[in-house]
Amino acid sequence: PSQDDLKRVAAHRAVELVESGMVLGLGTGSTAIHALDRIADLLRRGTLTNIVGVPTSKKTEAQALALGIPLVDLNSHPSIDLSIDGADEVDPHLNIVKGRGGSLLREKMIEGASKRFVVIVDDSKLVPRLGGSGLAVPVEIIPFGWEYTLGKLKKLFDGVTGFDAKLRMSKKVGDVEIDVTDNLNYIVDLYFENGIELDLGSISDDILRITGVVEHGMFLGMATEVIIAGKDGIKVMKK
Ligand code: DER
Repeated sequence: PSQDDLKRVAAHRAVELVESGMVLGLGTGSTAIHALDRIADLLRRGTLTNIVGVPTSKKTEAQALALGIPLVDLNSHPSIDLSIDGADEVDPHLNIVKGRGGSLLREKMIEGASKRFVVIVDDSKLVPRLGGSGLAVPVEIIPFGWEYTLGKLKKLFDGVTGFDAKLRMSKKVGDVEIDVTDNLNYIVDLYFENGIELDLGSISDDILRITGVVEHGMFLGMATEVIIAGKDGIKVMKK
């Protein structure tokens, strides 16, 4: 099966947990796309009824609108029954990294307001420790004083070998410019060559203590279960 097939398998398994009448947190990314497609399909067939979704990004809002999934927001629906979303990394303790798609802030708010948060991944996302995939741990920061904030983040990890922190840029037509999130903020990507070998909780506190930082992409102890699709089938990790 292709990686996208695996993502679809994990997504469809998660959607089996959706019951009519639920308020759903709708995730963002190439795996969550399959969950939205499946939910819309079951709504069309009448298998599911009376579902409303809270989208975790403008991208997901657009997909849900196109699919005809009724949408509400966090203000009118502060308690969410079930959120389904992908992840960039999953460690053995169900800690995850999210946000490589830039949606971490709204995802963390919505998934933090959910009674149940089911993560859907193909097995390529499994890591022995967070930051281990050599890819980024994103941090959302306000644009004001971004270089100052970047410096504070770098200082936090002074002396950690192989550490780097970079402002996320995106290539619009022609020139490269600073990437801007749905919340009009910037993202700094943290890179740890050998993964984060320090205590995740204290790293989280240290990052959030920097005034210009809004939130980071380590979702510690938030997932209630992780559905992992591999070529040998599906595994479910529960908290
Ligand atoms: O950017 C995000 O937070 C996405 O949800 C990411 O964590 C997973 O995206 P993927 O399913 O496309 O890998």
